[in-house]
Amino acid sequence: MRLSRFFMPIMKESPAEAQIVSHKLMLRTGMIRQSAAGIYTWLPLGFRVLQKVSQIVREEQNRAGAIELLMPTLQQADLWRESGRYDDYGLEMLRIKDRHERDLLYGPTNEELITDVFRTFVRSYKDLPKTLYHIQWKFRDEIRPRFGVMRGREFLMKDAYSFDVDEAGARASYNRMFIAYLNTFARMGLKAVPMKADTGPIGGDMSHEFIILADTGESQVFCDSALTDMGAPGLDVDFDADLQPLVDARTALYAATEEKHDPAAFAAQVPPERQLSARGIEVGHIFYFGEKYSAPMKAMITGSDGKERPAQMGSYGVGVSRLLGAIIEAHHDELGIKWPEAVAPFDVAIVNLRPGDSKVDAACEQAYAQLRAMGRDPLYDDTSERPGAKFATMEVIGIPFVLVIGPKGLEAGLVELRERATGAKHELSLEAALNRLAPTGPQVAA
Ligand code: 5CA
Repeated sequence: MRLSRFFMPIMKESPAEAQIVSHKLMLRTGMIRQSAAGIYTWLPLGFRVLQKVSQIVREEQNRAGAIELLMPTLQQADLWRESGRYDDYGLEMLRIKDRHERDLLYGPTNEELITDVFRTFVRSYKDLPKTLYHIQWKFRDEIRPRFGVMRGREFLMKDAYSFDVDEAGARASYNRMFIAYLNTFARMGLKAVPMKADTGPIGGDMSHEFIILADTGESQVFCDSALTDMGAPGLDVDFDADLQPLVDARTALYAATEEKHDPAAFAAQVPPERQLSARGIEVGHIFYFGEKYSAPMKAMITGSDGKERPAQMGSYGVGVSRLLGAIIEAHHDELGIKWPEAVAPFDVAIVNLRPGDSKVDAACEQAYAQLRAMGRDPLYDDTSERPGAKFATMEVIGIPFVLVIGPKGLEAGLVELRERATGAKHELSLEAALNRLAPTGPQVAA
């Protein structure tokens, strides 16, 4: 992308209405614009990150064997009457009437809709297990939308739903999502700690929240600090194998959200120096709720014994839009955002220090073409801003690598490669700089 043709409305001042750094930086860098309370337009820069985050979520869902589909945002109230949640859900549900006076709602989650799809097409144990997911907008009429995309009213969620014949199968499905989540967050440069959690309006008796520790988090959490040093399982995990040992290794140590916290157990199980009490951001939440929806909605499966029983279900959410806020909270400094490479809106920038100088222009064009050919996603600053302003822009929007090309350097055969994460600057030939920028595959090193 050439900056002269892009749409990136950066603000000079930090917006006063934002209380936390991620919200400030998202507004300031022109990633989002509030359209109504808790409802945002995703401007091009923000939309690019949203797509990259979505794609990582998608790839890790697919790797774990989940299958993508797309359900609508608007749902019929009748389905929710079948499960009993139409009345239970309360004021957070946005209720709508169509021209025929039929009750609709903007989906806050999709258990009912997916159960309806499932019961229409699947009857036999031979078709199971199945985990279906989509990445779709949700609406919850939150009483206090705040902190930008962290607690929106309209927000993007990945929600997956598993269907199994029995509890053992359902647990295996739960474990696959558990492991996939750790890899998903690690690929984005986040360390997520799974914690025992309350199930709220989704229901069920087994549930984990995936928490990113951050002072600005909305939840109070308690855990053994050893959990924060545990790496992700890795992208070579065999999802057909028994994942219980990997899950057990991560659930053996104490970790609970405030609602599930047991101070006596915490004191007894965790050595004092490892007792971590902190704030956290919930980026994912998984549930096993068995027959809660399949029984009332009659999503029945015929087992190998010929008997019919309700499918065993679980659901698995990732706060895709919230993740952008969480990543910024974890990766920023006084100059702005420091995007991890995998989710950066552009993974490398080219700064032309002297537009109009034919040698500099030619070198920049060459770098731009080569970076694109090697699979990079470069932003080329071809504008006539002064160099200081150009650097400040690349810093605040958090581009991981900046290739600086100017007349003086070129005379000596050199360009400068800046790394946003470390602040390091390297002088080297254009060819060597481009070699260094050869892309690597997906990585989970957190
Ligand atoms: N049906 C289940 C799982 S698919 C469900 O809805 N779970 S949830 O309520 O926990 O939401 C899943 C994830 O969406 C949460 O972990 C959180 O990361 C994100 N989320 C929930 N509410 C909001 C909100 N108001 N703004 C932004 N993200 C949210």
